[in-house]
Amino acid sequence: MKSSLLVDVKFDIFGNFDRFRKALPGRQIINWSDLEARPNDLSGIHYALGWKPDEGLFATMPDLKVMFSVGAGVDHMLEDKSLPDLPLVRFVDQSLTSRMSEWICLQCLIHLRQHSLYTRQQKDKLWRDHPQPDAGDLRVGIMGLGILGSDAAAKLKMLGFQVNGWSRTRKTLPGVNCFDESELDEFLACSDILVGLLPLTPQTTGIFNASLFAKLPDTTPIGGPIFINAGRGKSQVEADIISALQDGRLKGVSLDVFEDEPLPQESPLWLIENAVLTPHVASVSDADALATHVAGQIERFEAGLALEYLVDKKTGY
Ligand code: NDP
Ligand code: OXD
Repeated sequence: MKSSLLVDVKFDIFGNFDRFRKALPGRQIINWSDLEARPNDLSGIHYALGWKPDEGLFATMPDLKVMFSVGAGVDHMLEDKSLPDLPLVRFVDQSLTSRMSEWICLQCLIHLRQHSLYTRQQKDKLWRDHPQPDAGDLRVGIMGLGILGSDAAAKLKMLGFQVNGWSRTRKTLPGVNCFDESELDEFLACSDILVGLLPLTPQTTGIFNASLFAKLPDTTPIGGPIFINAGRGKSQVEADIISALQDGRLKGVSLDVFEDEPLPQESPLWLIENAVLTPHVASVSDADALATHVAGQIERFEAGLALEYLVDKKTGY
């Protein structure tokens, strides 16, 4: 028997193990819930795939060699303070990247094309047109120019937007004006639409707050700045977003992630007209692609090749 893989099936989409059996023939695939039957013996588990493992669980697996994250973000995994000092591989895949870019482009177009206004007019059976700027009149600023941010930047360019990007270290991307960590204020001053695609780390926790929104342009071709976030909810201060929408500092928002998920029923965000909300679905990991990715990395590891998409536990992403 080849070495085994433990799969977290807390999510329904991963309830079917056939894809893992197919991608990793001859391996024992262990369901997270099977562990209950063997609470004191977690030996023989060599690889583990999870999203938010129970605190200390991975530390009790004596034979564990590599940990895999179900998602691109690993903040949930790193919350476990006793996570063993082993390689942690995050999920990177073309389907995940494309889905995110679709969501980001969609949200930029929704605000560019005043979709909330026309939706309200349709409800009121109102036939009225409004001045319409071009995509090229708007500057989209992306915070986080990693795998997802750089793909979104390229696709927004194809739609005609002017695109700027900000990241910890300076990037060079065709047609994108790139800023580094020290140039945040300059970057914000030219972001008519601000897009958050940052991982959650101590440095990015609460970064989208009133003082940051105050640095966005006062006027934009669509009547005020827009904030879009699909990174992590704990990077945003929702009370500040709500105030900024109410006092007009922000013209609109699109949020896929929230400080608390699911978004509590009592959140005022639900009822704000120019707030577009989606339930953390901007880019859901595709289960088949995930199985292929995990299998590919296990093969590399066992062939003595370097693992890809390794998380740097010091930076937290
Ligand atoms: P990457 O690790 O590839 O990119 C992260 C980017 O953020 C890098 O450009 C990095 O800078 C930048 N960054 C990190 N910390 C800072 C900082 N303190 N200041 C400035 N820039 C910083 O991640 P991905 O693009 O793959 O994913 C980004 C995030 O998107 C994930 O961590 C996850 O939280 C979220 N996500 C959300 C999904 C959803 O459905 N809503 C789905 C998938 C992911 P540098 O390049 O210099 O290192
Ligand atoms: C991820 C996510 O990090 O789905 O992949 O949020």
